[in-house]
Amino acid sequence: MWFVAFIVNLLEYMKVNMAIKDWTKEEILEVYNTPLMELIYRAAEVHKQHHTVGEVQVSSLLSIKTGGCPEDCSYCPQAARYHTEVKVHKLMSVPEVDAAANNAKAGGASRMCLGAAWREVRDNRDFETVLDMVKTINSKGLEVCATLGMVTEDQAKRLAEAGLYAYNHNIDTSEENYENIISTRKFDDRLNTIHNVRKAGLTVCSGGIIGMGEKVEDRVGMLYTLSLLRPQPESVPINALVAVEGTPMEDQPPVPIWDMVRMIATARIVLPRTAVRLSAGRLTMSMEGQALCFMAGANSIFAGEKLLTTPNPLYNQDMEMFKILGLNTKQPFIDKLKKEELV
Ligand code: SAM
Ligand code: DTB
Ligand code: SF4
Repeated sequence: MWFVAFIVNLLEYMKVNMAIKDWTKEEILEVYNTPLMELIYRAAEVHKQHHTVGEVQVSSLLSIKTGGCPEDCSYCPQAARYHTEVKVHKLMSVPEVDAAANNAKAGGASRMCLGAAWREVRDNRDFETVLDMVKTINSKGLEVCATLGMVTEDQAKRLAEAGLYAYNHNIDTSEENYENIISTRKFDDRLNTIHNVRKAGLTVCSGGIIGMGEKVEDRVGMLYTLSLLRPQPESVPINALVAVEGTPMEDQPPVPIWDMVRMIATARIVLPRTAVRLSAGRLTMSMEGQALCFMAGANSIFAGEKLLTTPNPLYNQDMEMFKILGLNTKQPFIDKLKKEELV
């Protein structure tokens, strides 16, 4: 029996990974620069081939440890060295997170993502508390995701054993642009954590931000790196920079909606099976703009009035948008169940 399961899994792995094209940067740039309407149609075709049209994953985001971070990510209001209005808050307690998870579930979320303003996870009491948070949320039938900074393979395994479903670790921009945005760690440190997460059997969520003054080539370079990961990440969040006062990015102009649509469509084409998340920045987008993003292949959002520290559309407004656009919330663990059915 185990042998049959092994062969079925192997065939599935080969089917998924060998069918994925190895994109070059030039090819991705060509996709990105396709005339917009043609690009949207093409992305929508790919979307229909690999996903259920109208099904959107809804994640709730909770900052379990806020501010005071030693890193210098120039977009981030939680870096201790910038003078923003974010107040430092020590790690939340398990009962506080439990209550937030109940609210998220009652509100219809299928995934809960826990964020900590840490450079990396340390093997201390706080980590034990996070493991308890993961167990608690998992027992409610919600997918649990965490974004805690760099992790070792052993820490990723302990998170997986506690019931973590996904780990978010963004590469944020292209390899070439990385040192212009963050100096306290290297692009390779990010890739290393992503590999550790994979080795632990967790699903990978990794994406980045547009609107930080990067060139089109950097947007393409970021998608290029993500597209070459094998397996490709299960989720890719595309964030529009939320320019926060006090950060070095405070004066960046808002991202034009057309850039967001282009970025989402290109991500959809080069990452055909991935959940592409229309992530930070939705507060200033019109419903029509977001509709174009869904049309171009976005099939995941963060819902709830707050992202980590900045505002997000109200949950009821999003549900109104879902009604108007004919979108439905994706149930938790669907992808896992589909995989298990194959065995
Ligand atoms: N400290 C951990 C880390 O950096 O991996 C986890 C939390 S960190 C805030 C998670 C991600 O949020 C970052 O990688 C970045 O992509 C995104 N982010 C942070 N500030 C942002 C902003 N102002 N606008 C858009 N995205 C932002
Ligand atoms: C991701 O890609 N975006 C989310 C989540 N992963 C952790 C965070 C967005 C943060 C936006 C700024 C803030 O609210 O602090
Ligand atoms: Fe710290 Fe993460 Fe913010 Fe960077 S993005 S300053 S690592 S909380």
